[in-house]
Amino acid sequence: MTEKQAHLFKEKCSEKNYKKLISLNNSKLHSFVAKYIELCNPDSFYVCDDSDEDRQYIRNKTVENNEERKIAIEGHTAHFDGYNDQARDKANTKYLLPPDTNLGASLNSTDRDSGLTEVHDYLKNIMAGKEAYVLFFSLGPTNSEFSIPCVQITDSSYVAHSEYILYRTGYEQFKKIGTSGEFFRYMHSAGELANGVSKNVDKRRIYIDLEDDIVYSVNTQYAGNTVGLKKLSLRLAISKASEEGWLAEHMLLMGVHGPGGRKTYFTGAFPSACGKTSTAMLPGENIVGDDIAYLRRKSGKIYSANVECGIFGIIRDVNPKDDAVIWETLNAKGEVIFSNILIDENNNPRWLGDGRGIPEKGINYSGNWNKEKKDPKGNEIPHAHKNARYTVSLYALGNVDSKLDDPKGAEVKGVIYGGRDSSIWPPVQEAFNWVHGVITMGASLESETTAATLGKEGVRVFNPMSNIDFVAIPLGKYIENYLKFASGLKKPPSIFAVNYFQKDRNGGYLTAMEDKRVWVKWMELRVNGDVDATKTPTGYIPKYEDLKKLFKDVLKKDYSQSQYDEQFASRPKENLDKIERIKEIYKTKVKNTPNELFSVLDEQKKRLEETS
Ligand code: SPV
Ligand code: MN
Repeated sequence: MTEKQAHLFKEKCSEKNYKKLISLNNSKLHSFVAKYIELCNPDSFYVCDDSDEDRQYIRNKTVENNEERKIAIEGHTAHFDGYNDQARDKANTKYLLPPDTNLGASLNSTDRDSGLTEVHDYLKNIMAGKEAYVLFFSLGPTNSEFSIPCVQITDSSYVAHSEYILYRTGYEQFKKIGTSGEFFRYMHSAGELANGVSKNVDKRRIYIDLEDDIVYSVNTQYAGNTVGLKKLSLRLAISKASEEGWLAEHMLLMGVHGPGGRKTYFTGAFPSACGKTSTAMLPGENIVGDDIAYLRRKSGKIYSANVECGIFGIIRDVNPKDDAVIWETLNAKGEVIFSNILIDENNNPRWLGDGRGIPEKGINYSGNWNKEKKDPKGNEIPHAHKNARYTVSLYALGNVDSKLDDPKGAEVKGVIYGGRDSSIWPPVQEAFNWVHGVITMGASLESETTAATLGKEGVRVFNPMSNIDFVAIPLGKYIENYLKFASGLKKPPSIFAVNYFQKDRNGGYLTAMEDKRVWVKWMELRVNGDVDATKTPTGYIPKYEDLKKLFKDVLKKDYSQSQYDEQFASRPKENLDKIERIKEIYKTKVKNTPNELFSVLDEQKKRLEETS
């Protein structure tokens, strides 16, 4: 540490905090902290180690700073973001690229130098009058090949609190890495606040610097834009994974129970708000993770670990019938942050689709709320946001899997891709092989947009591997990495595509929410060779008899032949149109698409034409 740094630190933090910093013998870390404490100029800063004392310090700060308020059940708090700051801001999330780099038209980027200048300009004195927090966490289990050490600077105790729930603490890990420069860095400020929410959202920026493994996030509070280890680090991790030969994915990881005590692990990629979390926590199965998984190849097998140890889940439509597992946790004592819900007269959180009707009044992001309340444009204000969320530790869930902290991860035997697709894919189908699945299911995924990102909902968009928002390398290279990842394996994981959102002519859903319990059981049986399937031009689909039995066994429901016929009807025209759309994107918008993508899609086209 330089003298100048020591002087700055001593001036801005207590002796105890200073000691925590200097016990980490890492000059890259010290320079990072010094640079941003000096630039952002908080009144003081606090350094968190892995102790319960520091965890409690942050919890207390959230209430003291009015970033969270206590609600009825012990351990529960509510946090509000500004109304136009309650989802990921894709338009202002950009890669900072040197002039000679090009990630292709599908990725949002800006010139590195001017982006850095802009964001550093915004950061200048941004923390004046506030306290900053310096925090250390680990992506993935600690002491594992999967672990990536991370340091976060933020002026938001809500962001710090969320990270404490969502990630493993990493101060001790930083001691172990010594002088190594291999870690991710995040610099966040919520900026000036008005009524507790970020005021200058027009200057909201989320800039990713792949050269330096730093993400800058300013003038925003929404966790998807601010919690460094979540989507900000997924972008850094995708770039790192590509260099090192592994995969960083927007995926759940779960153990599905089969006959005779068997458990089979699946990863599953779904765009935001398309059933990923509810699949991960299906009753009777075991959850390892619901959002971000790393996958590594080792000794001829694929292993995966959850990057997180908590859930930042969508609360809309969580009700006791469809989401028994999480409902129980959200109604029990324990640490939960509810964001962008309404607090009712009894100090309880309320949200859209909670099965309790609309409350008469309460407090939400708009302050005191009642049913008649309108926004300045005269539009009715719903009592809670569609993208309202809960933040909870996975250890609080009744069905958490024993592999959550296993440094080796879990061996993956199945990979699922799912989108919000009203008219093309059947509820479940299996790819012919790894390459077919990667190309026609993963790389061809389309999904209708949701409230998890700012912008219009219900628009069908291209979202390969459900990862388009986070892919930090040219898309063609990303697909190629995937193809290589399992090549030569004796038994690569089976690939499946699911669709929970098929609609009939009148716009009603063809399947019920709980039916996904059957689809996962069928996939488990297929991976283990326990049931036959019918070959179609786009993949293998279940036999009616197997589903009928599973519906009875799992859900105690009758499943009729006519339901099956409608759900699994072949849709050659829709599939052919989709192939043309996908080919066009890979031809015109994507750099270096592997040729295999076009040949596999053309073979599928031929099969479809022959049967239609
Ligand atoms: C998602 O939108 O995919 C999420 C929530 O999991 S966040 O990315 O944090 O906004
Ligand atoms: Mn997600």
